[in-house]
Amino acid sequence: MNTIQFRLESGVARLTLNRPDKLNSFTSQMHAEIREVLAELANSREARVLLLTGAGRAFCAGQDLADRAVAPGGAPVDLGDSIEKNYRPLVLALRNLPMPVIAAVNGVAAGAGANIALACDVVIAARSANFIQAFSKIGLIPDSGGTWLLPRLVGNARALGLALFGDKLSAAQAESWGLIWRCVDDDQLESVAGEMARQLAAGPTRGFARTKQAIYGSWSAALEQQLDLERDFQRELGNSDDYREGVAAFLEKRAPRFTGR
Ligand code: T3D
Repeated sequence: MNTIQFRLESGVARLTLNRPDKLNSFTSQMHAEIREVLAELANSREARVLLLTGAGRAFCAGQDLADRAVAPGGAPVDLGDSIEKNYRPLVLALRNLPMPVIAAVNGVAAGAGANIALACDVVIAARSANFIQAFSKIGLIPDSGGTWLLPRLVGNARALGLALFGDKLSAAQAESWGLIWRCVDDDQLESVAGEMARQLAAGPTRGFARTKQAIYGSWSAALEQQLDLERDFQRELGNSDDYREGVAAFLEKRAPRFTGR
């Protein structure tokens, strides 16, 4: 892997975007390497949480604007192809991963970098980090799910303000708007994110996978459908090892030892 670092330890998969000189912006190669890792994780029996972060001072500055095939005359080649091949599968892979995904936003998250972070299940950011819907500065629309995520997370007024002006949104403001889960002091990010990851990795992974599926699915479901889904997932989870262990641990007044099965 040349553009990312990956390690898996005690159930915690850690993927670090690793092009710090270019603020970890996405190249085709980086997309390919991430795709490979996420495909392996989707079938992993060992990984129980994914922690996504960036090397150096940035989380990710979105698409590397220099990593572009340029057609004769200087026009960029079809951006729709880039979205279809790279960003769409990335957002869906993160959403569909059967384990919690934490984004530890260590610095600026701009363009697709911001929306990839926001597509993660839990977003924690360093106080000095900021989120920028940089697309309007180059004549594009928020992609990587931005036009779908932003209004749902913060409402139309804030979504449009962020998208049209493309200004920096501080991590503290993002937390107060409910765009992200937590903003922490810079020197706490590593330890808080690590502790969250360890806690989730020791949790009931199957239940977590169904929880994210149910919550994301609820945005396009009627209450009756959602109640049906909850019934079906609860029926399935009621047969899991983790449910048996959770109940036994409660009755025996001890901490549960979940296996994720
Ligand atoms: O194209 C498609 O495939 C469609 C999909 C598009 C998705 C998108 O993400 S579009 C949006 C792309 N991203 C941007 O427009 C953000 C561009 N970057 C910035 O606006 C600024 O760099 C930041 C606000 C993020 C940070 O500013 P600052 O002042 O802290 O850093 P800097 O000096 O601008 O950047 C440091 C280096 O990173 C610099 O390289 P150099 O001069 O030291 O060699 C800069 O060019 C490089 N860099 C930063 N962002 C990108 C980048 N290089 C290529 N692409 C970038 N996106």
